[in-house]
Amino acid sequence: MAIDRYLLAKELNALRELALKKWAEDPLPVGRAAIERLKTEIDAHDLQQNITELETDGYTILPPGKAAHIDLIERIKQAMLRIMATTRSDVMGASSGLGSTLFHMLPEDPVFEEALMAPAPLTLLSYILGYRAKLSQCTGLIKNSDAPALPLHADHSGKFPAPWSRLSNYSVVTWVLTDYTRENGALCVWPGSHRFSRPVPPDLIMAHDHEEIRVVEVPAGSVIIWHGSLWHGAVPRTAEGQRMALVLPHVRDPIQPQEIFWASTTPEMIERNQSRFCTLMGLTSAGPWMQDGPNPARLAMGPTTGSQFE
Ligand SMILES: O=C(O)CCC(=O)C(=O)O
Ligand SMILES: [Fe+2]
Repeated sequence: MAIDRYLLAKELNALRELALKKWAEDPLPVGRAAIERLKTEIDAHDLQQNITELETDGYTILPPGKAAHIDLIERIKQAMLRIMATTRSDVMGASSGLGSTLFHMLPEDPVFEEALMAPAPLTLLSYILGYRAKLSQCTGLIKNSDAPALPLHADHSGKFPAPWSRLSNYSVVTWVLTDYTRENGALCVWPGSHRFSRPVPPDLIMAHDHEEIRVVEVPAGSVIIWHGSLWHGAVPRTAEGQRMALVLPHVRDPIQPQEIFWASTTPEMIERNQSRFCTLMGLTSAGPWMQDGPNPARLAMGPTTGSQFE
């Protein structure tokens, strides 16, 4: 039996109405105002150095306590372990280098909304993808002692034809939930590789020991954000125990997110968050649409001026 497309459109439009109301209370900035607002937020959260690092290295790290109170880390871990106990978690296969994967966790616990809406990472995200960025995945990665290396890759690979734009279209915010060390299977990056604007060549995919590669050894509670063209992977885990991370990839507004967040958003989730949350869920984008056509709320937001920060 087919999904009732009239009912689906009605439910989606009801959520968009709520989003429009949130926007009326707290409008997101357009054009020149977006640039001014971003400067104010960068100053307020003291992120100038992080912006420089995003430009030069293609990634940056917020130390524990900067993105959120450290107690949030323990609450995220507990929520992930609870979901893990009830969810099929090996869809990517043990050899993928990603570990056990927990997809679409956002509706499972409000703790993920807290991480998503944390102001400092969100400011860096506005810089890298604009104020209309949408959440693309809310995924937990759990790696055991036998986790192999994650091949070097750029997240733009397999999504956008190369050569890539200098702008990022897809950026991951990673919440480090257990210490990242070499033995623990830390993330590793090729600083500056985002400026190559192309995928990792086949002969470098397993070059985790290349002299340009930096292993990102940071304590639990750190938050890492990177440009979609950055070459990165993870070193194999040799230590006992588990490596845990929450990954929040985001996309620019016209790009299709990997997970369907608008369909699992509730009025309660909209109510308890700022207007930005509705945008992150895709509820202020023009599409997707059915018989009702594009979202009028998107038109109410005003035309875009072409600023990369909008
Ligand atoms: O396993 C990791 O730390 C890296 C995961 C990854 O490549 C990503 O989230 O884009
Ligand atoms: Fe990646």
